[in-house]
Amino acid sequence: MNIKTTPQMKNLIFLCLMAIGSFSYAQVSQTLSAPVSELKLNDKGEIACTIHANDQEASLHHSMGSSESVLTARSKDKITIKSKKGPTGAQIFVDYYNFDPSFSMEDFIVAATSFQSAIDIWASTVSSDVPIFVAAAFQPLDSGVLGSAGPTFIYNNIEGLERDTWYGNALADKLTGQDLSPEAYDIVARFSTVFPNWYFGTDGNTPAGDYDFRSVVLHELGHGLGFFGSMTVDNSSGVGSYGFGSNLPAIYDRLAYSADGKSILKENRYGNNSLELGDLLLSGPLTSKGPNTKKATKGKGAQIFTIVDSEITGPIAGLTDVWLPGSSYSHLDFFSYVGTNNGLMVPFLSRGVAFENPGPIVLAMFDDMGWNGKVNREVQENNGNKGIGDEPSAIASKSTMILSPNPFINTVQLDLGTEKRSIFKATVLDVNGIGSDLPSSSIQGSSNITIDMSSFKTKSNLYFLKVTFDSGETETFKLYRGQ
Ligand SMILES: [Ca+2]
Ligand SMILES: [Zn+2]
Repeated sequence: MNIKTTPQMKNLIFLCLMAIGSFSYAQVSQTLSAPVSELKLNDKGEIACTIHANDQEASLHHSMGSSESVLTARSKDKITIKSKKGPTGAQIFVDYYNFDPSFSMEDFIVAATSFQSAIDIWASTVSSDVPIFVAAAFQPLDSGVLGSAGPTFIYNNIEGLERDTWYGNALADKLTGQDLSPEAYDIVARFSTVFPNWYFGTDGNTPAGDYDFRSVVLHELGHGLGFFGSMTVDNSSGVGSYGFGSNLPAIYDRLAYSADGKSILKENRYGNNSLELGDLLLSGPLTSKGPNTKKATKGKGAQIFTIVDSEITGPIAGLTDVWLPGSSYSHLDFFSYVGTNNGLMVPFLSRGVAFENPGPIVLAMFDDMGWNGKVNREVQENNGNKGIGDEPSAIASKSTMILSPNPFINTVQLDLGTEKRSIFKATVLDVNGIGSDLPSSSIQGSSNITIDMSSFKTKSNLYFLKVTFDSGETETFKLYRGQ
């Protein structure tokens, strides 16, 4: 997984999505050029998932926002408890796009329905008060590529997060209680419309020759919701590193332990950019050992996939005992879990195999990363990594403005809270960046302002309301039009 921090990259992404300026949290966020995990068929006829891509991939990935949306579907409102894991569930909004003129509306709806079924499963198993926004695009991809997905941003050091730790945006939103990137989707997923072996049914009766689409989506959404870490090994030098180019680990990394039970972040044993860390990562499965995961595994911990071990498969050139960028580490161990009900997040999926839920181990790991309940205190007290020096955490200031309702029907209320400002203008954009300034007559009031959006209608149900104040400052809100 590569992360790009250059402003150019950020511009590229947002020019495609829409031209909106001013990010309050720029100092603590990075644009992921692509934790876009990619799906390909491997030699054994399995779908291999790798969480990485190059910059070109990323721009392709994001430029889809500039095409026209032909269908927008909204997920069910607040899904009620299906599992003990989600006391309240989460609201997940999905925009479905069909960018393939030869992919018929009928096929598109079948595929979107299958996708939505995977969304509904996650919506009932994770819990968040902040809605999660997902883009699902169906498009022709190169013959070897079946799809990709991933979070669009990562964040650290915002109140509510473990200090000095990276989080994907959906989880960061949940833990901080706010939409940190209101101008962007939290997860972008795209799937091939030209791959002939998808099974779009949701009954689990996947034919032996086909791949279960819903299971693949479930897996990909798992990465998008935070099942990824930053550990990597350079196969030529053997050096292991973490931090996406920074010195801060991801929350997933903080839960990872060596076979002999030591945090893999222990600076005095391993250290960032060291051969010791590389050796550890290439030595075989690591374990994820948050308290919930320990409970779910009778103390053993979840086995994290690192390498295809030649002691199990015999030596295979280029595959065994080497770091497999993307496949290694951000998956559960293949040999431990393939063929079990915890097999969803292993890196390879065979034909005819279906999953209808993430399985208890993945859900326990999600609990430990903060998806359900509080951020793990045990982790918070882990002093194995202090990040960059001992600087006090940068805490982003929280706007006191509240926009409601969301979803809205025709009008929204903007409560300026303690902010003493007046609105100069309000601009509405859709996901394609098509927009206009609202007439001043549709902005009424002073500290609690009513904004009438009824004059603005496009095919998209997702809007971005950019408010410019007299001071020149801007604030952007993401809004969903209700049915
Ligand atoms: Ca968000
Ligand atoms: Zn994967």
